[in-house]
Amino acid sequence: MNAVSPLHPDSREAALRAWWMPFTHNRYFKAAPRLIASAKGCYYTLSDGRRVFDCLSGMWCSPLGHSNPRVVEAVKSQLDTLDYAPGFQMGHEPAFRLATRIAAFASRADDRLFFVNSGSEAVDTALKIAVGYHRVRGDAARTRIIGRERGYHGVGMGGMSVGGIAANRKMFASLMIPGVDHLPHTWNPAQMAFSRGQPTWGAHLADELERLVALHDASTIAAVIVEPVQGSTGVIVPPRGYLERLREICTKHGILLIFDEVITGFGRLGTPFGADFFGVKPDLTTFAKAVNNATVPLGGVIVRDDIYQAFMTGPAHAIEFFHGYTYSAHPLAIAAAHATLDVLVGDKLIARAAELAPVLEQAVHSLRGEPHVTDIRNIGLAAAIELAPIAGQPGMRAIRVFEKALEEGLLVRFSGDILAVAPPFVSSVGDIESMVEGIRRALRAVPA
Ligand code: PXG
Repeated sequence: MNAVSPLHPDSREAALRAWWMPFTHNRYFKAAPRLIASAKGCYYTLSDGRRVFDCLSGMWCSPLGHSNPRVVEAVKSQLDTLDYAPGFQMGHEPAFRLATRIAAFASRADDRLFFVNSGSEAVDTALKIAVGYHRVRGDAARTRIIGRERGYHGVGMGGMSVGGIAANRKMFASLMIPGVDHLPHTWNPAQMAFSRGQPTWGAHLADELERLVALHDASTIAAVIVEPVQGSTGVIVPPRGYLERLREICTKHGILLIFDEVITGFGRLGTPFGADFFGVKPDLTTFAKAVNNATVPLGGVIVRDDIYQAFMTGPAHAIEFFHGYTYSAHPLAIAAAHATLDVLVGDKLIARAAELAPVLEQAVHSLRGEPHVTDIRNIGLAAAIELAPIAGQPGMRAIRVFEKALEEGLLVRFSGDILAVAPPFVSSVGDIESMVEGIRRALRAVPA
């Protein structure tokens, strides 16, 4: 152990001082740090030696479990061949092959792929493509973007602006991009508490888009961006017919529909994308996370071919889209994605996620009636358990359950007073059932 150890109370403060941790209660954490030392399959090993089940597949990003040997091997061997390649004015073959492969995987073989390094970058890229598309077609007044309350689209200026989480927005009001409006979210406990899968109430909430079109005029609106299932704010499942209705209204008014599939992409709902699950086709799709099991940062945007084509004007030697990142299509990330797709497809893991979905649904809904539980929602291999807050201390109930769950050997995710689980696709039925039993014990262990 180092002289300065985060685990030793005498030196903890110095050891933990420098890293300002993301989306973390830094002071609370640094008083009682939780450190991960290693991971294999569905389990993390903490630095005190405890093994914990990875209930959220990392942060929704590791469906294969950790350190899948084929992914590890692919990245190692890529490192020996080509560690980095510039992506501007140069290319490397595996990136082209991956673009073709992902388009086919999304059943959109004609579409184009733009590679980035995170969900946030994917969202900001998609917004630029949407606004740029209308401009290159001579429809330059179409600049507005419509997001949704409780939407999470990352932390870039664009994603934050179209997102609908007050805590992420209030400190940065001056940095919001102009011309954004929001649809209402669709969660209504009086109408849909304890729904299994898609609630039957709420399709009419999509008609709010007509109201925003009437308010701003369609000629000013570039795009609507929604997560097919709102992940970060607690698995808010779209009511039946809702996404279909959004699609109809967008098509009617020439508005692009962007699905942010950073969480739902690559199998989480038991289909390749959320679009496949719901049978609704967006114009642009963002992805990240599970595309390469989060082994190396990678994200991207799937773009309808005619949107790409609209940019292909002007002299052929001129850059058509002034956008990109130093690490776009990083060779290590691309290699990890090829191997991830090999495993997802070869081992039929998306079908496996679909098979496990009813197991998770059955198990998680058995928590109805347990202490603190006010709602349970699920879709695909994802679920959320909403808890009654402790009066005057929002978020504290979930922290308490999180801590008890950790004692039970479970790493669950909490956000506000909502617990979320989305286990790896390689989980066994027993893993899922014991995860839920552990959560039950944790709920019971937290005082009223
Ligand atoms: N869009 C969506 C739909 C997301 O869920 C992002 C964009 C941003 O991705 P990056 O890669 O920039 O973080 C996300 C990220 C959670 C959790 O626990 C969710 C996310 C990230 C971290 C934690 O729900 N979603």
